[in-house]
Amino acid sequence: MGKMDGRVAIVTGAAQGIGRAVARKLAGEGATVVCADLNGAGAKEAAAELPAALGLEIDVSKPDDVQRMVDETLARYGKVDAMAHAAAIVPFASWDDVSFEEWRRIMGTNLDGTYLTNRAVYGPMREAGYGRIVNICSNVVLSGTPNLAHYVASKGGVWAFTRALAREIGKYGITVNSVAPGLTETEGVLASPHKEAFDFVQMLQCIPRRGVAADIAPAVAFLLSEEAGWVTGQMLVADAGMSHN
Ligand code: 4PL
Repeated sequence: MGKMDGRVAIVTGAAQGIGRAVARKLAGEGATVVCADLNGAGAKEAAAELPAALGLEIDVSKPDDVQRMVDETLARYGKVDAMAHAAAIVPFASWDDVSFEEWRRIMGTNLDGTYLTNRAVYGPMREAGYGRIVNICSNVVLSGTPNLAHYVASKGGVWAFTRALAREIGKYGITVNSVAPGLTETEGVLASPHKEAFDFVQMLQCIPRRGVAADIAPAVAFLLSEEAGWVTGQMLVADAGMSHN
Protein backbone atom coordinates (compact mmCIF):
# COMPACT_ATOMS: atom_id res chain seq x y z
CA MET A 1 0.00 0.00 0.00
CA GLY A 2 1.46 3.31 -1.08
CA LYS A 3 0.25 6.86 -0.95
CA MET A 4 0.25 7.02 -4.78
CA ASP A 5 -1.73 3.80 -5.36
CA GLY A 6 -3.89 4.13 -8.47
CA ARG A 7 -2.35 7.48 -9.38
CA VAL A 8 -0.76 8.46 -12.69
CA ALA A 9 2.21 10.80 -12.37
CA ILE A 10 4.37 12.57 -14.94
CA VAL A 11 7.98 13.27 -14.01
CA THR A 12 10.05 15.57 -16.23
CA GLY A 13 13.82 15.37 -16.09
CA ALA A 14 13.36 11.72 -15.13
CA ALA A 15 16.47 10.30 -16.85
CA GLN A 16 18.84 11.34 -14.08
CA GLY A 17 19.36 13.23 -10.85
CA ILE A 18 16.45 14.44 -8.75
CA GLY A 19 13.86 13.62 -11.45
CA ARG A 20 14.99 10.01 -11.58
CA ALA A 21 14.89 9.67 -7.79
CA VAL A 22 11.38 11.16 -7.77
CA ALA A 23 10.22 8.70 -10.46
CA ARG A 24 11.56 5.80 -8.35
CA LYS A 25 9.97 7.12 -5.17
CA LEU A 26 6.54 7.67 -6.77
CA ALA A 27 6.62 4.19 -8.30
CA GLY A 28 7.55 2.80 -4.87
CA GLU A 29 4.44 4.53 -3.50
CA GLY A 30 2.31 2.77 -6.11
CA ALA A 31 2.11 5.33 -8.93
CA THR A 32 2.16 4.63 -12.63
CA VAL A 33 4.92 6.97 -13.83
CA VAL A 34 5.51 8.70 -17.14
CA CYS A 35 9.24 9.43 -17.35
CA ALA A 36 9.95 12.37 -19.67
CA ASP A 37 13.38 13.66 -20.55
CA LEU A 38 15.32 15.39 -23.33
CA ASN A 39 17.47 12.26 -23.17
CA GLY A 40 14.95 9.81 -24.64
CA ALA A 41 17.13 6.73 -24.11
CA GLY A 42 17.61 7.73 -20.47
CA ALA A 43 13.87 8.28 -20.03
CA LYS A 44 13.16 4.80 -21.40
CA GLU A 45 15.86 3.31 -19.18
CA ALA A 46 14.35 5.04 -16.13
CA ALA A 47 10.91 3.69 -17.07
CA ALA A 48 12.23 0.18 -17.68
CA GLU A 49 13.37 -0.17 -14.05
CA LEU A 50 9.87 0.63 -12.74
CA PRO A 51 6.89 -1.77 -12.56
CA ALA A 52 4.48 0.50 -14.47
CA ALA A 53 6.01 3.28 -16.51
CA LEU A 54 6.41 4.88 -19.91
CA GLY A 55 9.54 6.68 -21.16
CA LEU A 56 9.25 9.66 -23.50
CA GLU A 57 11.77 11.92 -25.27
CA ILE A 58 10.54 15.41 -24.44
CA ASP A 59 12.07 18.90 -24.67
CA VAL A 60 10.10 20.91 -22.08
CA SER A 61 10.94 24.17 -23.88
CA LYS A 62 8.93 23.00 -26.92
CA PRO A 63 5.12 23.37 -26.83
CA ASP A 64 4.48 20.44 -29.21
CA ASP A 65 6.71 18.10 -27.17
CA VAL A 66 4.99 19.00 -23.91
CA GLN A 67 1.52 18.56 -25.43
CA ARG A 68 2.59 15.15 -26.76
CA MET A 69 3.78 14.19 -23.25
CA VAL A 70 0.30 14.82 -21.83
CA ASP A 71 -1.53 13.35 -24.86
CA GLU A 72 0.46 10.11 -24.60
CA THR A 73 -0.17 9.93 -20.86
CA LEU A 74 -3.92 10.30 -21.40
CA ALA A 75 -3.95 7.87 -24.34
CA ARG A 76 -2.08 5.22 -22.34
CA TYR A 77 -3.38 5.70 -18.80
CA GLY A 78 -6.53 7.85 -19.15
CA LYS A 79 -5.64 10.58 -16.65
CA VAL A 80 -2.89 12.62 -15.05
CA ASP A 81 -3.18 12.97 -11.28
CA ALA A 82 0.22 14.42 -10.53
CA MET A 83 3.27 16.02 -12.08
CA ALA A 84 6.77 16.58 -10.73
CA HIS A 85 8.51 19.05 -13.02
CA ALA A 86 12.24 18.57 -12.48
CA ALA A 87 13.62 19.22 -15.97
CA ALA A 88 16.03 22.15 -15.91
CA ILE A 89 19.45 23.34 -16.99
CA VAL A 90 21.91 24.04 -14.16
CA PRO A 91 24.57 26.33 -15.65
CA PHE A 92 27.72 27.75 -14.08
CA ALA A 93 28.86 31.09 -15.46
CA SER A 94 30.23 34.33 -14.15
CA TRP A 95 27.94 37.28 -14.88
CA ASP A 96 30.60 38.57 -17.33
CA ASP A 97 29.95 35.50 -19.47
CA VAL A 98 26.14 35.45 -19.44
CA SER A 99 25.25 36.53 -22.98
CA PHE A 100 21.66 37.31 -23.88
CA GLU A 101 21.60 34.10 -25.92
CA GLU A 102 22.65 32.06 -22.87
CA TRP A 103 20.14 33.91 -20.68
CA ARG A 104 17.39 33.02 -23.18
CA ARG A 105 18.51 29.37 -23.30
CA ILE A 106 18.19 29.02 -19.51
CA MET A 107 14.86 30.85 -19.44
CA GLY A 108 13.61 28.73 -22.35
CA THR A 109 14.08 25.46 -20.53
CA ASN A 110 13.68 26.47 -16.88
CA LEU A 111 10.92 29.09 -17.01
CA ASP A 112 9.15 28.48 -20.35
CA GLY A 113 9.36 24.77 -19.50
CA THR A 114 7.52 25.45 -16.25
CA TYR A 115 4.83 27.43 -18.06
CA LEU A 116 4.38 24.77 -20.74
CA THR A 117 4.27 21.72 -18.46
CA ASN A 118 1.98 23.34 -15.89
CA ARG A 119 -0.28 24.65 -18.68
CA ALA A 120 -0.48 21.24 -20.33
CA VAL A 121 -1.45 19.21 -17.24
CA TYR A 122 -3.86 21.91 -16.04
CA GLY A 123 -6.53 21.07 -18.67
CA PRO A 124 -7.05 17.41 -17.74
CA MET A 125 -6.60 18.13 -14.01
CA ARG A 126 -9.26 20.84 -14.08
CA GLU A 127 -11.60 18.50 -15.93
CA ALA A 128 -11.01 15.79 -13.34
CA GLY A 129 -11.40 18.21 -10.43
CA TYR A 130 -8.14 16.90 -8.96
CA GLY A 131 -4.45 17.54 -9.42
CA ARG A 132 -1.09 17.75 -7.66
CA ILE A 133 1.79 19.73 -9.15
CA VAL A 134 5.31 20.13 -7.77
CA ASN A 135 7.81 22.36 -9.55
CA ILE A 136 11.44 21.83 -8.59
CA CYS A 137 12.92 25.13 -7.49
CA SER A 138 16.26 25.71 -5.68
CA ASN A 139 17.43 27.27 -2.44
CA VAL A 140 19.53 29.68 -4.53
CA VAL A 141 16.41 31.87 -4.76
CA LEU A 142 16.89 32.61 -1.04
CA SER A 143 20.60 33.49 -1.18
CA GLY A 144 21.48 34.69 -4.67
CA THR A 145 24.30 32.22 -5.13
CA PRO A 146 27.09 33.55 -7.42
CA ASN A 147 27.81 32.27 -10.95
CA LEU A 148 24.14 31.47 -11.40
CA ALA A 149 22.39 34.81 -12.11
CA HIS A 150 20.35 33.49 -15.05
CA TYR A 151 19.55 30.25 -13.18
CA VAL A 152 18.60 32.16 -10.01
CA ALA A 153 16.32 34.40 -12.08
CA SER A 154 14.66 31.40 -13.73
CA LYS A 155 14.11 29.59 -10.41
CA GLY A 156 12.85 32.81 -8.81
CA GLY A 157 10.28 32.75 -11.59
CA VAL A 158 9.40 29.15 -10.79
CA TRP A 159 8.94 30.04 -7.11
CA ALA A 160 6.73 33.07 -7.77
CA PHE A 161 4.77 31.42 -10.58
CA THR A 162 3.98 28.46 -8.34
CA ARG A 163 2.53 30.80 -5.67
CA ALA A 164 0.46 32.69 -8.22
CA LEU A 165 -0.89 29.60 -9.98
CA ALA A 166 -1.89 28.05 -6.65
CA ARG A 167 -4.16 31.05 -6.00
CA GLU A 168 -5.98 30.59 -9.27
CA ILE A 169 -6.54 26.86 -9.49
CA GLY A 170 -7.12 25.74 -5.92
CA LYS A 171 -10.84 25.98 -6.60
CA TYR A 172 -10.50 23.10 -9.08
CA GLY A 173 -8.97 20.75 -6.55
CA ILE A 174 -5.45 21.33 -7.83
CA THR A 175 -2.53 22.12 -5.51
CA VAL A 176 0.70 23.64 -6.80
CA ASN A 177 3.84 23.71 -4.67
CA SER A 178 7.57 23.89 -5.20
CA VAL A 179 10.41 21.96 -3.59
CA ALA A 180 13.70 23.81 -3.19
CA PRO A 181 16.72 21.51 -2.86
CA GLY A 182 20.18 22.73 -1.97
CA LEU A 183 23.31 21.54 -3.74
CA THR A 184 22.68 17.85 -4.48
CA GLU A 185 25.03 15.13 -5.64
CA THR A 186 23.63 14.34 -9.09
CA GLU A 187 25.24 13.36 -12.39
CA GLY A 188 24.80 16.93 -13.60
CA VAL A 189 26.36 18.57 -10.55
CA LEU A 190 29.26 16.09 -10.44
CA ALA A 191 30.03 16.92 -14.10
CA SER A 192 30.08 20.67 -13.37
CA PRO A 193 32.15 23.19 -11.37
CA HIS A 194 29.37 23.11 -8.73
CA LYS A 195 30.95 19.94 -7.33
CA GLU A 196 33.68 22.15 -5.84
CA ALA A 197 31.04 23.79 -3.59
CA PHE A 198 30.12 20.73 -1.50
CA ASP A 199 32.54 21.45 1.35
CA PHE A 200 31.41 25.08 1.61
CA VAL A 201 27.71 24.16 1.44
CA GLN A 202 28.11 21.44 4.08
CA MET A 203 29.50 24.04 6.49
CA LEU A 204 26.21 25.97 6.19
CA GLN A 205 23.94 22.94 6.58
CA CYS A 206 22.52 21.75 9.91
CA ILE A 207 23.18 18.17 8.79
CA PRO A 208 26.81 17.94 7.67
CA ARG A 209 26.89 15.56 4.71
CA ARG A 210 26.39 15.69 0.95
CA GLY A 211 22.78 15.79 -0.17
CA VAL A 212 21.73 13.11 -2.65
CA ALA A 213 18.70 12.90 -4.93
CA ALA A 214 16.99 10.38 -2.64
CA ASP A 215 16.97 13.07 0.09
CA ILE A 216 14.73 15.26 -2.08
CA ALA A 217 12.26 12.70 -3.47
CA PRO A 218 10.21 12.12 -0.26
CA ALA A 219 9.39 15.83 0.03
CA VAL A 220 8.10 15.77 -3.55
CA ALA A 221 6.13 12.57 -2.96
CA PHE A 222 4.42 14.07 0.09
CA LEU A 223 3.25 17.15 -1.82
CA LEU A 224 2.03 14.95 -4.70
CA SER A 225 0.00 12.73 -2.38
CA GLU A 226 -3.73 13.14 -1.86
CA GLU A 227 -3.23 13.79 1.86
CA ALA A 228 -1.22 16.96 1.15
CA GLY A 229 -4.39 18.61 -0.14
CA TRP A 230 -4.37 21.45 2.42
CA VAL A 231 -0.89 22.60 1.39
CA THR A 232 -0.65 24.82 -1.69
CA GLY A 233 1.47 27.71 -2.97
CA GLN A 234 4.29 26.69 -0.66
CA MET A 235 7.98 26.24 -1.25
CA LEU A 236 9.29 23.30 0.76
CA VAL A 237 13.02 23.84 1.28
CA ALA A 238 14.82 20.47 1.40
CA ASP A 239 18.43 21.52 1.96
CA ALA A 240 19.56 20.08 5.34
CA GLY A 241 18.73 23.41 6.96
CA MET A 242 21.20 25.48 4.93
CA SER A 243 18.67 28.29 4.47
CA HIS A 244 16.52 27.96 7.58
CA ASN A 245 18.00 31.16 9.10
C1 4PL B 1 23.36 25.71 -2.92
O1 4PL B 1 20.42 24.51 -7.50
O2 4PL B 1 21.14 25.04 -4.59
C2 4PL B 1 24.86 25.25 -6.27
C3 4PL B 1 23.68 24.67 -8.48
N1 4PL B 1 24.69 25.49 -4.95
O3 4PL B 1 22.29 24.49 -8.70
C4 4PL B 1 21.63 24.61 -7.54
C5 4PL B 1 23.48 25.44 -4.38
C6 4PL B 1 23.78 24.96 -7.05
C7 4PL B 1 22.35 25.12 -5.13
C8 4PL B 1 22.55 24.91 -6.51
